[in-house]
Amino acid sequence: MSAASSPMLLVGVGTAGSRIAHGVSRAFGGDLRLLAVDTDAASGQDEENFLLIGGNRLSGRGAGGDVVAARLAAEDSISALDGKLEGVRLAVVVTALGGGTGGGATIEILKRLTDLGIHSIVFATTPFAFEGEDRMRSARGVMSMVEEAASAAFFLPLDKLVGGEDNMEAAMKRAVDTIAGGVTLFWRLVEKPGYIRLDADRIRRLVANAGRGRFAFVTVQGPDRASEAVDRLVRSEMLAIASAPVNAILCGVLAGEDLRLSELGRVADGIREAFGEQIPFEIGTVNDEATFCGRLSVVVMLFESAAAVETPQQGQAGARRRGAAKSPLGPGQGSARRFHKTEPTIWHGEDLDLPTYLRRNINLDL
Ligand SMILES: Nc1nc2c(ncn2[C@@H]2O[C@H](COP(=O)(O)OP(=O)(O)O)[C@@H](O)[C@H]2O)c(=O)[nH]1
Ligand SMILES: [Mg+2]
Repeated sequence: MSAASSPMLLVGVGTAGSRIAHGVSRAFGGDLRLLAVDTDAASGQDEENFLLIGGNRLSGRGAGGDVVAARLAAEDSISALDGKLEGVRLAVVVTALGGGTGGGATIEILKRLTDLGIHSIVFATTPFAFEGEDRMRSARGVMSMVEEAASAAFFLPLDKLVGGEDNMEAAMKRAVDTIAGGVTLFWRLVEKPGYIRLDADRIRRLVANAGRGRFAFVTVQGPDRASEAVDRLVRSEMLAIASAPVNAILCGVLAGEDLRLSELGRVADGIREAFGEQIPFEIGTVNDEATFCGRLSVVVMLFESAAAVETPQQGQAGARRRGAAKSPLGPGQGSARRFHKTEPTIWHGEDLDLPTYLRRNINLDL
């Protein structure tokens, strides 16, 4: 299938988000349907795969850290976005919170995707501590909105993702490469399945109402690579960032022709043992000798919402009814309660931890 007609679209939002998306495209090395969306004209590497938003408002010079300006810019340009979404059924959105565009425009884009019945998986970085409290506050201010607007959201703290000592430029570059590597593994898992298939439809059903999740991946070599992969994942800080218990697990095992059944078993058993043996577990493989040749990569996604486990019939409606249906806490309370252990996110006088439909008293047809 050519990239242009793929039902899966990679969307990079903001300057860093666009950079990450291009990194994924390079790492994937093949046809990958991509769209970079930014308020800054400098992010446009090629016209066909770029959408400049808020041109009238911001003159292509970026949002200057203003989340609200970026949201308005995205709203202005929503019909241009529609033009880029033909045939798309699953969007993977990469973005970096802490600036203006990544934080603001992402929310509007996600809402539009949902309105069109397109499921969305978001990978959003949160800033390094060295970037300062303002950027961290800006990121925290939008996280719950991003979570609410997406089908599934993975927040990746840059400090935990790439660790400390680098200078800023090196750290940023490493972060781009690392995230691009992880998203590429996920992309391969869906687009190039091996013995065990995890195709876009199954993924879509799994993420339909998944809410917040945790994401980690490792690549290892050597005779004990399966055990080592499990060990490293179980100890991974990225999988330790919990906001709620795990309710479903998705695991991808990517390797060359030398992938043994016993290795698959070791990975599956190890991950289930560590994160929950009683909860739904999906595994998929990719067998690609040219790419992996001797290496073994394992991707783990832990979903924290009970709604992550959807039946096929529920999948279609899921994109439009997120947050409302199938809450373990009863209708209308799921998202609000998810944050009960955290400080409330008050932004412009609104408690953003409450879903929009509760804040605005909108009645849902439950
Ligand atoms: N991974 C990565 N993150 C970056 C890079 N540049 C900036 N960031 C992060 O992205 C956040 C948003 O910055 P930026 O993309 O410039 O803002 P935006 O264009 O307004 O969305 C920053 O707070 C950083 O945490 C980069 O080159 N790589
Ligand atoms: Mg920018």
